[in-house]
Amino acid sequence: MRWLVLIALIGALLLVPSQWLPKDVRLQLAGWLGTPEYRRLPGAQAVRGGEPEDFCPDDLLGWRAAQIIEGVEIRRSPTCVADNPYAVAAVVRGTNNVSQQTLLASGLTPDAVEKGADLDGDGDPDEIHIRLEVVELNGGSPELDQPTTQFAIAPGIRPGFWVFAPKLFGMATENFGSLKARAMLRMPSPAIRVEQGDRVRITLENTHYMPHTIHFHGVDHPFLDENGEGNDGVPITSEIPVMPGSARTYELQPRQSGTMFYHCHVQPQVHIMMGLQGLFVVEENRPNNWVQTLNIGAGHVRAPSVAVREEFDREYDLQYLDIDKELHAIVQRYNDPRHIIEQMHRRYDITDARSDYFILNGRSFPYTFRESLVITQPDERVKLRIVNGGSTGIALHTHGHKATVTHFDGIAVEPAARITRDVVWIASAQRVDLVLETTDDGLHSYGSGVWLLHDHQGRGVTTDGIGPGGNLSAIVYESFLGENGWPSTFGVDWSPYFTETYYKKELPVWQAYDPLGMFASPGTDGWLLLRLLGAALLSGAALAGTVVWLTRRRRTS
Ligand SMILES: [Cu+2]
Repeated sequence: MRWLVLIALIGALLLVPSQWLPKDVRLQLAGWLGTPEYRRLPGAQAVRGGEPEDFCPDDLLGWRAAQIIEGVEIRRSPTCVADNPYAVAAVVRGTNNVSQQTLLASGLTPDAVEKGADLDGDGDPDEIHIRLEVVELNGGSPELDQPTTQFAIAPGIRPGFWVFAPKLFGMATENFGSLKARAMLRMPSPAIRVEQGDRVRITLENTHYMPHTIHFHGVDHPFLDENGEGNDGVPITSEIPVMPGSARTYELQPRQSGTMFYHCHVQPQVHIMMGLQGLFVVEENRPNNWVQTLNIGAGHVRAPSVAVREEFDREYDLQYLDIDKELHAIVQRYNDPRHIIEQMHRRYDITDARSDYFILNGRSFPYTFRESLVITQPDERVKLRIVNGGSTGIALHTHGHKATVTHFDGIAVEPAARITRDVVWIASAQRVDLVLETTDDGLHSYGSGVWLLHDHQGRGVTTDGIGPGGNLSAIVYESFLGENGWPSTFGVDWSPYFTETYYKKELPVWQAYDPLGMFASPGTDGWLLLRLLGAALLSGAALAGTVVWLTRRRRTS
């Protein structure tokens, strides 16, 4: 037995890869046995990324084109994926004021956005009643091994979300055979637009399994409503939350215009991050000012207000968010609301959170390039209304442009105090209005192109640590935009970015440039693996032999 143990031990030592042995031992061995021959490293292996998704799906329904529906002038949306123009028309006129045909094509219910009397007699309705539901995206299902009502922020990335959603008729998914959420059910919660002085009623119909409220952050509203009930949306000071299956109507008549914010205020440390937040824009009062009450998915405003049209050529709503994937996985792990509530509000600790996903208007790169580009032309003035709904600040950088901050938190900056810069810091919950001037003067713009627009903090341009990702988008001049809305880029092939493998961290970073050269995967050294296996087996055998030998010796003595 002793000899067998010794042989196994020597065998194990010989098999240990020589590069792992201490330098002195290696030198001694080389002295006895000579140096081993040079052995070639294993060949590089290209990793298959799978078939990339279609960068820019066809606009089969003609939603991108400029059109007039119900007398509402809807602007052309040049990006690949555009909003449903019937929904735009319905929320401008009011879902109670449009034809059955338009309403059907919009997907909205007749009471989703009701518009009433013209109180100041200036040609537009001033009584506005908006109804919002709460919808879970990418939630768990007891019957499926994947999330349902799916909304991907990037290829294969589907964190669980909750959103305030416009009232829709029909199914939550595209059709019976699909798990994908229909186009109108998406992140972020819609941007809400009203006019200064409007009598606004917003009903939260809680279609979710947890209590929620709406708090109007920065929007002029009374603490108590006409009935003397809490109207601030804050459970600890204002009202009992809206319980599952019930509803509450908030009343407001904002006296000041500006870019504001709305969000749930129940357990806000997590509910806001789950997606229950959106932009709230109060437009300046003007005659015949029919505003686009909801901008579903934020982004391009296709029916801008009169005041915006007076000063600007285009307008974009941009909502930034950074989230911790651990929080957003909770709703996918359990099917019992009690477990979700316990995990989210008692086990999950926001003070241990780190952000993994960085999102602009509900998407991360490369999907941002389908629908969240800022499109422009030379010599234009573009209004950007930006909110940072995330937990950390963003350092928003405009390549090729220096933009001017005109408003902070909805308040105009005095013209003499306005600053023009290429990095704008936006704190949590802060709103910044920017004017992007595209005059090629070397200051405001360096000329036409595809200029990146992103958070300049390194993590902001990653998706779970993989770059390019995150909130990368771009300012694109129309001369650099293809017929289908896809920008003409001059860099690397984007196919890897449109595969799930890229964001699963399986594709070598630069493989696309050089498929079989030094940037490919190093592959596996089979010979080294074999030696390691042998060393492990023989040391196991030596150990077992030693135990047997010692046990026998004790018994005999
Ligand atoms: Cu909530």
